[in-house]
Amino acid sequence: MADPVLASVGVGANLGDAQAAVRKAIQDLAGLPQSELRAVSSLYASAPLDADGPDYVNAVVQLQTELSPHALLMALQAIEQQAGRLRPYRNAPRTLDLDILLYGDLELNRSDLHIPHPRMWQRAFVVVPLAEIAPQMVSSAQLEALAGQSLRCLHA
Ligand code: A4P
Ligand code: MG
Repeated sequence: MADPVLASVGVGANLGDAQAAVRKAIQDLAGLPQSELRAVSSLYASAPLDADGPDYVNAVVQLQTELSPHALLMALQAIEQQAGRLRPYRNAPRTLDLDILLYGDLELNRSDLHIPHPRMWQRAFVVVPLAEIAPQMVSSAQLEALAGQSLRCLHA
């Protein structure tokens, strides 16, 4: 059996009841096989970045997982499908988006899977929740660089 790896997953939604979709996705992530939920950030609201539609709700979770990066991607896509995800055009509003942000210290550049997620460090809606649950993974310079992006913490 593979050694477990700590993976960080970005959760986002901006269609329908986005908060409910993000909370349900976190439950689904907690139920993934060969995986244990280790940390869950608060939920954050922000305007779409480089995209259109209603405001997004985002969160970041950490999973200790024995799934390979590709098996984890398949599992995330199955959860997106269950949530009714459609892909009419690039960066279209979505009922649920699940991205692998980090997978241990793996660097992977395949046509279907890029780890770390290529745009993660440019996005406050990823970096701020990641810093909340894993402060040692984010430098103050990385946080300060994103201070201009407005983000609202949705307290439970
Ligand atoms: N793929 C490659 N690398 C990865 C990875 N690390 N994790 C491939 C997940 N998937 C990865 O993804 C398209 C393909 O990317 C997948 O089939 C997979 O093989 P997708 O989910 O169908 O498309 P997408 O969501 O439009 O792409 P992506 O990369 O997730 O989009 P972005 O760049 O993340 O942008 N603004 C706010 N405020 N909040 C948001 O959550 N999200 C986006 C989406 C734009 N603006 C936003 C937000
Ligand atoms: Mg995605």
